[in-house]
Amino acid sequence: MVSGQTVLITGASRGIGKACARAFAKEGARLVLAARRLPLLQELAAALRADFGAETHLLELDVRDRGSVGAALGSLPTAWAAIDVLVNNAGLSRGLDKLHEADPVDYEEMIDTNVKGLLWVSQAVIPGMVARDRGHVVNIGSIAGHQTYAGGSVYCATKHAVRAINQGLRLDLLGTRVRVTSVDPGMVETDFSLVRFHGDRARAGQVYRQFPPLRPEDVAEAVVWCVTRPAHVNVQQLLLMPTDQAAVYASHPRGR
Ligand code: NDP
Ligand code: 8X3
Repeated sequence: MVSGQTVLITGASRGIGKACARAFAKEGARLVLAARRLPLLQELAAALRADFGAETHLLELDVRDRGSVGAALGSLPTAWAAIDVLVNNAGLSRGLDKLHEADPVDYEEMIDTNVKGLLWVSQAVIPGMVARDRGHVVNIGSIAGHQTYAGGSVYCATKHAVRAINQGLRLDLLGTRVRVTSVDPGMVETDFSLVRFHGDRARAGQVYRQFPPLRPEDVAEAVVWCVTRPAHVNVQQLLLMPTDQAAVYASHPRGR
């Protein structure tokens, strides 16, 4: 049951995070929605209110900025301060270049967002969960946390790190009633490739023409499913792939 619970979703302005916001709102949750693009969050909040009567609290937040994350999450209004569910979703890839040819700025952005950003948010939220002895952390990992591919070494390293953090956190929280889950999708059609290719829409579009990818809603349903298991059940890791993708390198070129 997530009805009436407070769910914080990072990277809620687009893609998987936005779909999670809709899926949790549909279940009656109250939502703290965080991302850098406030106008997109405002648009989403209006839609969630209209469609589901959902209450939202919006945070214009860059998860890379440790100080801002601490300040924003440390000064939530009392009615929003007790986070029941944290969905660590904010993340991105930059470039698909060989390690020795890639722009180090891209490395930094991926590591700062996908690894350090997830840590800053987790550190701000989890102590409250431990103090209340309840809560659920869902980390959005990736098939890239299980395998690597050419040009993806740093992105894959960040998602391997998310998997390690998920496993370590689960051990650290053993003995509390705080649950920890990693939801690790294969290819999902979002702005992910547009961001990876620095706004090259034609190149990004090619990625999703090979076979029917997952939809953000598929991932959101899986997240909600994990969170709504009975309290004694912890889904530690869920690997969710398109039917036509068996591994990063093994897909069936069915077309769309
Ligand atoms: P999108 O580009 O559609 O969405 C990414 C979201 O992350 C946006 O809402 C963006 O918001 C937010 N974000 C990015 N950087 C920051 C930041 N510094 N601070 C706060 N928010 C940030 O991509 P997806 O929905 O696909 O990606 C979501 C997650 O899913 C990522 O962790 C990604 O690695 C993972 N994933 C994606 C897969 C895919 O194939 N698409 C597969 C497996 C995992 P804003 O720009 O407004 O800040
Ligand atoms: C995104 C999936 O395969 O592009 O995490 O790395 S992949």
